[in-house]
Amino acid sequence: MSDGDKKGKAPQNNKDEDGKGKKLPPKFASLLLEQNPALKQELANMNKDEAAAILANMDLSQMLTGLSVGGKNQKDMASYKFWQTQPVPAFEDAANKQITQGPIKIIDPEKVPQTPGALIEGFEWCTLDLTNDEELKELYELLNNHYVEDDNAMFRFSYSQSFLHWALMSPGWKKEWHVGVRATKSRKLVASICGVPTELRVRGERIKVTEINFLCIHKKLRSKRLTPVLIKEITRRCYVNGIYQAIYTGGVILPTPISSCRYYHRALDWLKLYEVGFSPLPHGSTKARMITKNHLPSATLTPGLRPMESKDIDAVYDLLERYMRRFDMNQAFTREEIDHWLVYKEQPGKEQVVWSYVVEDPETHKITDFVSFYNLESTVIDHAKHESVHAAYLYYYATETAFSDNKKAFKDRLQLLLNDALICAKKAHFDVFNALTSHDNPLFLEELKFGAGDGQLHFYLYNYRAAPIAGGINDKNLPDESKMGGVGIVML
Ligand code: MYA
Repeated sequence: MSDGDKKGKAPQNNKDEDGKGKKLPPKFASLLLEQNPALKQELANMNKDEAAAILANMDLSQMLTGLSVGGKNQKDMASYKFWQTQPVPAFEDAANKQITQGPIKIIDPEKVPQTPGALIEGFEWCTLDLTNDEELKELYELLNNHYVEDDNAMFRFSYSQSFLHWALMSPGWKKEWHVGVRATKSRKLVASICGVPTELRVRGERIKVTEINFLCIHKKLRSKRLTPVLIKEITRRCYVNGIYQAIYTGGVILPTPISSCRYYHRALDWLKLYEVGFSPLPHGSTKARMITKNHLPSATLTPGLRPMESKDIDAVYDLLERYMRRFDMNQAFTREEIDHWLVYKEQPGKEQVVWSYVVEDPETHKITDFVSFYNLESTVIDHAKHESVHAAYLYYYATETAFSDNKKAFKDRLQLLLNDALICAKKAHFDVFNALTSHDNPLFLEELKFGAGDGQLHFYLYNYRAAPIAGGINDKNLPDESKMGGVGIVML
């Protein structure tokens, strides 16, 4: 299944020591390519000789872990002209067994410049006022036309205005962290980078961070080294506010992911996904069989499942907090954040962004489980029949069964809960349900018929060093229960 969605491909994960350095016999190469769709696609875009030369020079570990061949990998840190100047770990550091966790650079607030750096001629900095519907619309339009696309330019993220409002005005948000670049003459918004404040726990250490997102440059201004200028400016604005660390994700490999997860996709409307080119028809199957395979019951199955309401905030906060602490890297939510991120507040004319459900024990009335997902459409570029794919993304969830010693009961409960989330998403007319290999997701992905995507999501920390964190996948890039317990954060 093609990713068609989140931030690119090019996975980077644990090295397969056995395969390191060994060249591949050609007959295995084609077999392994089937297991590594991202690489297959990358080679397909090259001419035959170039692809053959690259294949011949790849070692087994690169193939198995799906490392990108597109010029950059962890072997050529020196080619990251900008990133090598930043307080981020070098690729070699990830292999160091004795990492001392903590900030890389201590920032002296006195030395932080009080004004922005220079921009290319004809452009100027702006701070977006997203409480103003006109400016929110400008950001929406920039992203809608120029944000993340899949490698074949078939799909592009389409974050709705309600989504941007929700994602960028969370508790403690700062207007200064909604950075834009305008063309001086036309006033047109041509680039953005945004952040919101939150707190992370990394192996028990609490860190105040900015979550960076929505880095976007107009297609006509690409490859002009504007990205480093945008990153330096938002960094300056964070430093000015006393925040010295950040978290961000992306599909591209930069120095150096703290973790990498893989995307999985559960078809809810298989035929539509097939028609838009998102899902292939597997060899030897038929459309009718695929539709039957992906069929879901019309009613949910967990007794006591109902939409989350404001009155559930304390119970969800308590459950989620205990649940999240089980992961090496997780978000330390406040009660206010639970309210903001999880409780849907209906507003006339605004589309729903988040769907949250709780399970209330019919006898004790205790909240025993909770599950949520958010709504992120993708535009289908130049398609005669379909304009967009409605994708639900798994958001936070938690269950009391995680704290029992009964692993099977935990797994069964998660499968029941997540199957109900699929049913709810189907009822809400979503076409596909996406999830990463983060959290406890390897306990249900394959059982609930999620298919492997060709997208990988890398997690990065800025100005913070920590030992690598498991992303729920093994060396074959497949979900693995023994690799869980690492990533406990969802980035939008
Ligand atoms: S991820 C989503 C990123 N956005 C898109 O993919 C949208 C579509 N693409 C574009 O708009 C452009 O292609 C972008 C690059 C803007 C991506 N993250 O300007 P350039 C490096 C970080 O000539 P362009 C998200 O939003 C690249 O390696 N760096 O390139 C999270 C090279 O550096 P180096 C990236 O293609 C963002 C340099 O930029 C990325 O015209 C987190 C080239 O610049 C990327 N996704 O534009 C940002 N892509 O020479 C970091 C390329 O070293 C935040 N590059 O290889 C860091 C924390 C800051 C706050 C700190 C507070 C304490």
